[in-house]
Amino acid sequence: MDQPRPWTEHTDGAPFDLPEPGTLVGAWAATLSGDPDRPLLHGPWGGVGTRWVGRGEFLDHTALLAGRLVAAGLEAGDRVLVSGPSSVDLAAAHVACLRAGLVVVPVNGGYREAELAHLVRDCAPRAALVDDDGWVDLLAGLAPDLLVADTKVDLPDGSPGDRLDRVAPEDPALLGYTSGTTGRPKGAVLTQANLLAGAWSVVVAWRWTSADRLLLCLPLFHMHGLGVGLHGTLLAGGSAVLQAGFAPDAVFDGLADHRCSMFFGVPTMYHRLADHPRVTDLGALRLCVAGSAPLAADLHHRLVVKGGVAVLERYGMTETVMLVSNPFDGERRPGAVGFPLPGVEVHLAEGTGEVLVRGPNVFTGYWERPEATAEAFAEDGDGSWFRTGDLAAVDSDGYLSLVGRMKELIISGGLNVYPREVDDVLAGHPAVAEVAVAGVPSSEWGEEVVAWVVPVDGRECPTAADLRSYAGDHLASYKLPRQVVAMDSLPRNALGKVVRHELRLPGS
Ligand code: MCA
Ligand code: AMP
Repeated sequence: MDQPRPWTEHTDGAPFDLPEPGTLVGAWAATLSGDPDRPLLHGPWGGVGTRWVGRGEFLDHTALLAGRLVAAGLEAGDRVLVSGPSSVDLAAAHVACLRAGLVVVPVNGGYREAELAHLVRDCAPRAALVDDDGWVDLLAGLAPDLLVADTKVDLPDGSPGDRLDRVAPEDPALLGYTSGTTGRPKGAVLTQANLLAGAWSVVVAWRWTSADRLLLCLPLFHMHGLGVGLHGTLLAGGSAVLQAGFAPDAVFDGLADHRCSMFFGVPTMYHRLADHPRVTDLGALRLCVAGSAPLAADLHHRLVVKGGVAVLERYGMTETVMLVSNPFDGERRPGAVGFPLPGVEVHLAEGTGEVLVRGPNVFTGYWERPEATAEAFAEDGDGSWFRTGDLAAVDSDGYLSLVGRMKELIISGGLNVYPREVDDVLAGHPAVAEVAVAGVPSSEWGEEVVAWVVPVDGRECPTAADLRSYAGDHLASYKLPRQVVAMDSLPRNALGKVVRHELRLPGS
């Protein structure tokens, strides 16, 4: 697509060159090896409290953990589940796996047994480094041979030998579970080079430097917190304050106490921060970034007026890390996501306007899913492009706006909910004859999960509380419906498929 690219101006005309060597871990080692006492990450550390960990200490510690993982018999390419509330230990466990050539599988600690069992079956991990309550027993039940430890990796010491930071750019580094445009969660395989390109593009575009300090309260089990927040910090050689969970007072305290320069969040976080008496503190930061879901134009305006901050909105995906961003300099246009990031090519499909992308950031395929991988890429014009399932338009100034989705997806508070996964669980409720869920607009959550239910003859329609309590054992709680609409029948097309976009709240 012939869109202007503001980034070359941002980098004084320099071409988009990835740092050498072309691996994330190699680039980190190069950046972080100087100035060992410089603060790197702040957060819970070693089970003994919360403090700053310096570059040298972090590099030494992650090398030690990598040695333990190698000594435990883990081989390059083995998958390791990594999960827990944000802490320096969690970040170190993640980095140690990558340095040892292992493939990290980040997992949401809110998952229930069935959701976890699907991942375990699908990617056959060799080990799990987890801090979530009850998960040691849960995992032992699911996979008795799995090596399970907490993120402090309390295993016998060993040497990483020649495994440390020796991966190749094309080696798999991360399996990011996502449903893609259809189906059950599958693992998007991202290589070292993909992750490097994904983080580097925003370091360049957002002028992220070693002087920056990020307040990072996004979870470290999604690309936003992990692939942008953590990876970008380590690549820029900056520093980050890690907070487990989002609490507005803690955010403002953290920004002030640690003199942070940046904040990244999902729109639901900004919605809550906009009403906080200290919202003007955001205006004092060098950069606030929003993404993972649309930032409503009126929320953008509210933050300008009340907080003095023009939030920079960008667009990304698990399969591609970051794709498109509003400019750092120049207008951050409300309702638009901006321009393709350095190294990323974007093209809108003829007829549909689906966003097609390619570049060094784009994943290699879904783990052991050749068919889904083939479907995810389209030949269009001059080669193979990844199909995002998002629909977009470009305005006369070249700004890209997302205008819809082809894929069945609800995004609630920045978390993805796949309607069919929820349908399948709710259908088991004894009073439910038929059910379909869809998203409805919500000022707080962006979209909210609603269930349209045809009750079994002679039974009362279950309430939202009934369905939440029934499904709560099977699904993480952000997937549960917040409202229920009783129906005589569901809208279906000629093939009998539920037409979700015809599901409406009463009166709307
Ligand atoms: C929590 N709850 C939710 C959500 N989060 N319900 C719907 N949608 C949600 N997102 C429910 C809980 O299950 C709980 O229900 C109740 O709300 C309160 O829970 P609590 O933990 O206190 O909620 P919170 O701390 O206020 O969490 C809201 C949040 C969080 C901070 C917005 O959801 C969050 O961190 N979202 C960001 C996730 C993220 O990083 N997404 C990026 C993925 P009950 O009371 O019944 O238990 S996308 C991505 O990575 C791509 C690449 C991209 O572009 O970035
Ligand atoms: P995930 O599958 O979790 O990686 O989520 C990726 C999806 O989030 C994208 O395909 C978009 O639908 C959505 N998304 C990410 N950023 C934005 C944004 N700024 N505006 C609208 N949707 C977004």
